[in-house]
Amino acid sequence: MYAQLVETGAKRLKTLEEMSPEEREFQLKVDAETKIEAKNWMPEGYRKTLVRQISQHAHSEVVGMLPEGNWVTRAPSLKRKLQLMAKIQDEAGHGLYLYSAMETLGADRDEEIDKLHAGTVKYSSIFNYPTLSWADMGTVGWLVDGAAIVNQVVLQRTSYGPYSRAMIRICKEESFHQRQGYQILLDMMREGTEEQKEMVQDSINRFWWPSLMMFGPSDDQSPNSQQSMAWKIKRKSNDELRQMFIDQTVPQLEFLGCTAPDPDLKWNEERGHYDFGEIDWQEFYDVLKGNGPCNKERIETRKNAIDGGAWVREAAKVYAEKKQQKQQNAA
Ligand code: FAQ
Repeated sequence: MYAQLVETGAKRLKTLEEMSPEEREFQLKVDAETKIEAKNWMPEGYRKTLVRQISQHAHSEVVGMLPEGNWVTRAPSLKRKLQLMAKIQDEAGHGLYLYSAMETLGADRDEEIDKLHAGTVKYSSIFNYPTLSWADMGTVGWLVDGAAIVNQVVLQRTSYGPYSRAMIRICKEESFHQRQGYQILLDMMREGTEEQKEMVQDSINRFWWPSLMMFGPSDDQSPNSQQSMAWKIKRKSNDELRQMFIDQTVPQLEFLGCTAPDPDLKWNEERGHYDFGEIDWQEFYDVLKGNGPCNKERIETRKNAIDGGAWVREAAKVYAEKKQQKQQNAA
C-alpha cells in the first residue's frame, strides 16, 4: 500500500494518495505481483536500491571465491579438489549473472567494481573471516551457502524481473554447494580422527555467529528494509530470514553431533522456533567499516586480479578490433 519514504524527519512511507500517478501505477503493479522489467518506468529510489543491493550481492559472490580459493591446492583428494573448484567457478558465474542484472538498470560494471576496490561500497561481511582448516570448507558450504540460500530462495520472488530470474539459477547451484559442504563435515565427524572432529567443532564455533550476521542488522536497525519490503525487493525481513535459517540449521547441527557456541540456543515450544543469544553487533559494524580480520587482504587480492588480468583484456580488445577491421575490409 505504500511506495516511497516521505522526505520528512519521521520516516514513513507515502500512502497511495500521496503518490504521483506514475508512482501509484508502479506500486499497484508491484502489489499485484507483476514483475518490473528494465524498460518499465520505476521510481529513482527503486532503481538505486536495486543497484546497491545487486552490486553488493555480485561483489559478495566474487570476493566469496577467495576464502575457498585458499584451499584448492590443499584439498585432501582429487574428488574434493574438483568439487571445490566447481563450486568456486559457480560463484564466479553468480557474480556475472548479477552484474548483468545490475547493468539492465543502467549501472556500469567497471564503475561499481572500482567502488568496491576503493572501499566505498559493501560486500557480505562473512567473507572477511579467514578459512583456517579444511573443515572450514565444509562449514562455508553448509553454513554460509546455507544462509545465502535462505536469503536467496525468497529473492526468486523479488519484484525486479532480471534479478528474480538470476536468483532462480543461482539457487539451484547454491543447494549443491550447501550439500557438498555438509557432506565434508559429515565425513569428518563419522570417519575422522578425534583431531578432525575437533577441527569441525572449532570451525563451527568460528563461523556460527558471522553466518547469523549475514542476514543484516535486526529489523529495528535496518534502514532499508521498510521501503524494500514495500517495493517487494525484499520479501522477508532480516530477522525473519535469520530465524528461518536457525530453525532449519539446528537439527542438522545435532545430526552432525556438534554444538553451537551459543548457550541460549534452545527450542521454544510456545513460539515454535529456536531462541538464540544476542548477536555481537559491534563486531558486525566493525567488519562493515573494513576492520574485519581479512578486509584489506580481500580487496588487495581482487585489485591484483584485475590489474594482473589487464593484459588479457587489452589483447582480447585488440584481437576483436582487428577481426572487425578484417571483416569490414572483406565486405
Ligand atoms: N554484510 O538496511 P539493511 C553468498 C549493510 S552471497 C555487509 O538491512 P538491506 C554466496 C547493507 O548493505 C551473500 N553489509 O540493508 C556465496 C546496508 O548498507 P548500505 C550476499 C551488510 O540491503 C556463498 C546496511 O548494512 N548475499 O554468500 C550486511 O536492506 C559461499 C543496513 O542493512 C546478498 O547480498 C552484511 N551481511 O539488507 C558465495 C543477498 N547486511 O548499503 C561464495 C542480497 C547488511 O545501506 C561462497 N542482499 N549490510 O550502506 C540482501 O538480501 C540484502 O542486501 C541484505 C541487507 C539482507 C544483505
